[in-house]
Amino acid sequence: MSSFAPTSTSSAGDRNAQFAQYDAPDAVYFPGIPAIPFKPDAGPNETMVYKTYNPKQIVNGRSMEDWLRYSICFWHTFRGTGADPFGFPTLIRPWDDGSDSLANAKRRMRAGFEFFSKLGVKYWAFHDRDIAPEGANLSESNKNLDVLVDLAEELQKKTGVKLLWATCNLFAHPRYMNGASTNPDVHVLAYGAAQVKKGLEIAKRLGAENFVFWGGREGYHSLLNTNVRRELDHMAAFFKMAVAYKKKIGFTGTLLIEPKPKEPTRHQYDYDAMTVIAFLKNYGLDKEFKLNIEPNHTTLAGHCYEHDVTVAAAYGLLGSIDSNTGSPDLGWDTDQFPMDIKNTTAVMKVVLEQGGIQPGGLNFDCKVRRESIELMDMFIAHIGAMDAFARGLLCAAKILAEGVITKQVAERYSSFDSGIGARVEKGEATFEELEKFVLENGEPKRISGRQEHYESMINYYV
Ligand code: XUL
Ligand code: CO
Repeated sequence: MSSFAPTSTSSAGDRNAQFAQYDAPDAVYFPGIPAIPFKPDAGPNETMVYKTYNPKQIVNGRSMEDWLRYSICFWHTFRGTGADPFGFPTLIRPWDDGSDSLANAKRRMRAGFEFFSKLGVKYWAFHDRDIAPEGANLSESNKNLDVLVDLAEELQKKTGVKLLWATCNLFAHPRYMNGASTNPDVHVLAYGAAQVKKGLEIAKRLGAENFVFWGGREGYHSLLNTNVRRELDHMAAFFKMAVAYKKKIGFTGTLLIEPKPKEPTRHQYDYDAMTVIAFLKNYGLDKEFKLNIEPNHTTLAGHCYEHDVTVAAAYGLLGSIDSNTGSPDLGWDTDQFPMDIKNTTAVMKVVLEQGGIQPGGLNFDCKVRRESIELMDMFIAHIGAMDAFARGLLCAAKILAEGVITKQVAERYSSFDSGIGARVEKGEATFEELEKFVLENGEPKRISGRQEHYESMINYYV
């Protein structure tokens, strides 16, 4: 989110005129790019059309649009500059003067809604500081937010685009360098609380269907200066205050925690799905929160792509998905667009099995590579990922409709369906009874796990 000066050889006057043209409410930010059509017979070179995503097509009794609930993230797509620790910004957008002005924030937002509409995506998501600049103090920051929330409300109404979720950025400002809710200084925790208070208010105003907490700095770099138990107790206290305020103001969206194992801190407390579930149960918060799973975070935790989606769903806590992917060979959070059909099939199988992801969605927490510098690349990236998930949906629907894999997995556990197995599942069996069973039945027969058989079956569908 660093600011930058556009690389241009033109004079200051030319530049002002360049940006001024985008201030008009009817300005066009992506000229020459039409609403993206559905063209199922398109060839390989046609990457500006949907080949599979056909929003109204019915799959398993529900429209594709409804199963997939796509959302565009504002931070990467409209605040990302392509800067990395080794290089300057590469993604210079013609409407963005790189300043922290309200006028620039408005231009970015108008460009955003044109982009969502041309893609035909019905949801967006943002951090408070993505949409409005931080002011000199809390009141000023809140005033800036109000200006941009007014515009967001107007543009949501005009385009029909809705807010999947809002979140607060409690990690970029230097005050949060030692954490927000887990900061050893209560003054910083208080600042975070004040920010989330406002965040919940604007989420309510904009009709957000969820509210996300990603603990960007909630973790540690060294245990030598850290009291882990106190920090986790503080984090739980913070969440309890958020629940109380949500109820007080009548915000009905789902609260979501987004697990991540590391980066920016060496160890993040919300390590993975199972860690967050244990945290929620430990502090009695599991009825108030669900999880927002980001597969790039899952693979950073050393799991396979669909692991956290599967684990969260297994406990009825899969609330939403930040549908991106990483490069496990690199080992950091690359936030790439998901293009692998096997991965999207695995995720959509879980979503179908749990009867949908609503009120969550598939939010593209993804950024184009810093080398993908054209405006068209923003579209191509999202279209490719939307088609990849649409194909995943169709593959998963076929897998479930045919039921071959489901039936074989069920058979694998059939010894628990009756007799001693059913007694174990019901919690009725005892060690003495199980010993007696073994003495009577002897050595268990060895049964193949048949992993390769399952892998071959998936290849049949994908
Ligand atoms: C960071 C990340 C965030 C959250 C929202 O890795 O995924 O963008 O999704 O704060
Ligand atoms: Co995310």
